[in-house]
Amino acid sequence: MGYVLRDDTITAICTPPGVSAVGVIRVSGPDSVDVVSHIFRSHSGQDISKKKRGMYYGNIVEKDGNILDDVIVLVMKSPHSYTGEDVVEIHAHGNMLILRSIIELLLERGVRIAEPGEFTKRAFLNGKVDLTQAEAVLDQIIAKTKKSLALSRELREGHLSKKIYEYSEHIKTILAWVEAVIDFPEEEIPDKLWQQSLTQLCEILANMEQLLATSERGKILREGVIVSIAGKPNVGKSSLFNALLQENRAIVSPYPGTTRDHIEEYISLGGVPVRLIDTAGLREVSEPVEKEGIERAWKTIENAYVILLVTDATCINHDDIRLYKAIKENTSKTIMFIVNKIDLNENPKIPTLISENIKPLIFTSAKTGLGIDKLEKELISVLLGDSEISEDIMLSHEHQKESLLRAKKCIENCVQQKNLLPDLIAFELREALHALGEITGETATEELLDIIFSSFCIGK
Ligand SMILES: Nc1nc2c(ncn2[C@@H]2O[C@H](COP(=O)(O)OP(=O)(O)OP(=O)(O)O)[C@@H](O)[C@H]2O)c(=O)[nH]1
Ligand SMILES: [Mg+2]
Repeated sequence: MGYVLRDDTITAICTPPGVSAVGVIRVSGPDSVDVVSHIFRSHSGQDISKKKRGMYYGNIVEKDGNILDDVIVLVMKSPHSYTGEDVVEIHAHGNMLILRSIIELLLERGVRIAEPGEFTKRAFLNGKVDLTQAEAVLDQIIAKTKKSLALSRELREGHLSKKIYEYSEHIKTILAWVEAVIDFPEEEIPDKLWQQSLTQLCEILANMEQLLATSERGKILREGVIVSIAGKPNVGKSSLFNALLQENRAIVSPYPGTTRDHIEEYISLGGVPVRLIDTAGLREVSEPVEKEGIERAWKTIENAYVILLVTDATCINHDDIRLYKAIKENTSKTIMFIVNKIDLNENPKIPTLISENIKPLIFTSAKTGLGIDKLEKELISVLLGDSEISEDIMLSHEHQKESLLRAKKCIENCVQQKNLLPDLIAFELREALHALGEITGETATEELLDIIFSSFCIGK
């Protein structure tokens, strides 16, 4: 790794802003214990620098002797801490005024405010975790469904990196003897040995394929998707939104043009975090507020992963088809055609054009709940495919997929080598190892690390 580990002492408030029972400040670095010992007075008179780890009750005291708060201080000395450095946590009352004042005292003693993700970056640079595990920390914080949480746990426990290390070990073994052949040029690559390696490389390739096949699902489970509800006014979009949410969140009324600004809520569908958005009814208007709402509706359609195009079973017509086509022109995403208010018209006259060409076509009554479970099932199958999720290890980050694709390409180049040129084979194997190292972090560039850790929140 070519990056520099900064050895100054950093601090940040780890708990969210606002009022809470407890607020936590973390300090990490060589001076952390010393600095905190100057602003903390233990009730029992204990010196916090004595033991490797400890928990102390006492006060944070300002220079003039003024008591700022009563706190619990946790000391975790290197290497047995989150970052691998000396870490002190100050558990104070969750008042931002108190927490900021404690931070001020720390800054006065030369401590620096941590950058986003800097604690976890230090944990990575100190070898406490590899890159997949460091990234899993962020995934764990942002996970919105139990399934995305389980996915982040798998990463956190190092299951993905274990697999990547397995690939690397096999490749290193093959590379070792290819390099031996290069060192003794009079020797040719022994056919039997090459056949064995070929078999191994093909197995790795098949395994990589399987792992790559999980990347779309992994990404969806980690990041979630936007599902936008669109359609003409009064067709029942807000009613459908409420039915999927199982809550009367959006205003429903018999007057067209009820929803102006879009409304959104998170739901879990098959474990996928879905940002469900109810939008303004799409029609030609001149009234400025509704017009703005309609423009916003088109924007959410553009950003959506799936669009639920809602129509009214009692008056479905070619305007709905025109809308369908207009949406299709705007996006390549899946459009689910919903025929709503089916309780009012069990056999709606659907233009043949719809029934033949438009899939999936789903019948619902947002009012009675009819067909809502079918809609949910269809949505889950659009998001995750029809097969059960059996994989316990998934690729969930785009850069992991890119690196694995590059590694796979190199192995393919080796396998397809007709002339068995040892130099070329060694080159490809080294490149594959380099690409795999980007996933675990061994060969990740400073630039990639900056991108990854800057997406963290401050204090983590
Ligand atoms: N019978 C019946 N009525 C429904 C159904 N869905 C919605 N409605 C009624 O249709 C009217 C319009 O419903 P909304 O959910 O407000 O429709 P919308 O598409 O959000 O309308 P805008 O926000 O104005 O674009 C209301 O009176 C609802 O009670 C349904 O499935 N069956
Ligand atoms: Mg509405």
